[in-house]
Amino acid sequence: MKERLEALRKEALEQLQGVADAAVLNDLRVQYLGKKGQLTEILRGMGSLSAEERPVIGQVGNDVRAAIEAVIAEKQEGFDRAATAHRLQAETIDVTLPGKAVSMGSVHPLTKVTQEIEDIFIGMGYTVAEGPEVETDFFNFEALNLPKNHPARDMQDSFYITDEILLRTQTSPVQIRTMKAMNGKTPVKVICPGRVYRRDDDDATHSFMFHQIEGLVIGPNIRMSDLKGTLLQFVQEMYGPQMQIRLRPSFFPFTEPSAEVDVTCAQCGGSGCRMCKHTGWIEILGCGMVHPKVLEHGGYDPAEVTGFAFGMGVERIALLKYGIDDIRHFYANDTKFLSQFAKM
Ligand code: 2NM
Repeated sequence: MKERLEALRKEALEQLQGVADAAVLNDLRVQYLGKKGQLTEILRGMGSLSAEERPVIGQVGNDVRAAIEAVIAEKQEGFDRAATAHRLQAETIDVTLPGKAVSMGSVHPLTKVTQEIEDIFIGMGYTVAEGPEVETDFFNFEALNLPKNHPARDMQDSFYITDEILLRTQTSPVQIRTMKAMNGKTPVKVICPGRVYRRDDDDATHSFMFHQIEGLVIGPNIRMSDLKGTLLQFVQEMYGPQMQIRLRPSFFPFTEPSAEVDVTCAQCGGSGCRMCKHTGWIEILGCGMVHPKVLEHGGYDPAEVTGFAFGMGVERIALLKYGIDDIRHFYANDTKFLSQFAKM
């Protein structure tokens, strides 16, 4: 029996020497050491041995098992090391290769200007309100003191959906909605940004859809001087502390008195140039004291409170700020145009 064990050891070690992969190694392990393997097969005959022989043969059997196991472990470790080395080789990353450029989007200039304007007014304690682009005749016209026969209500000038429903022509209907929601409470300090629609033929300075920001303040004893101080603060934060404003008398149905606001020409600093048609001033917004009828439509008593309002076109502000010559650039989604504002 001892000879059979020694022969098995010799045969196993010889065979293991030549093994080239882990699968064959495992087959040999099962063949020699498995439950139905050759070693077990031989040792099953131990029952017929004498009491003296049994521990001796048992010892030889253990030695043979240990010797075969040692070689298998050594081989396995070699295979594992080779597999790891192969994987490391295959997964090597050349960190010196130039990367693929990732093209980043950028904030649209109109969004940027809108956010800047919002931030300035938020800093003065205003909240931002939005409302529907599809409006009723009441909110878009009636409540804003535009009577039924007013020329601004012409079917030719607005996008009507029915006789009573249209795309809003300004964002002031949102301010009427805000007033109503306030239930007569003061103060109201709100700005309303958003898209508005007018039936214009598109050209370099007109678009059937553009963006407005309108502001509204209501409280006891709100005066024209509050309006002027607010707009000066806004202009100096937006364009710089050296900028001045001037108010020229104007007319809007929803304000009385009304004014148009000019700001120092940024191009020439006020000395006069082609851009400001040699006046030194650039028109940027319209404003006025809220008309008593508008206050009433919003649920306020004009004997108790007063208010001011103003409105500006975001496109116009952005054109002036960036020196853009055509409003249509804003809507073309040409990334060559848009990417110029990524770093500004
Ligand atoms: C402008 C010019 C003047 C204005 C008025 C109102 C409201 F709803 F309070 F009556 N909102 N915005 C207003 C006043 C808008 O835009 C050129």
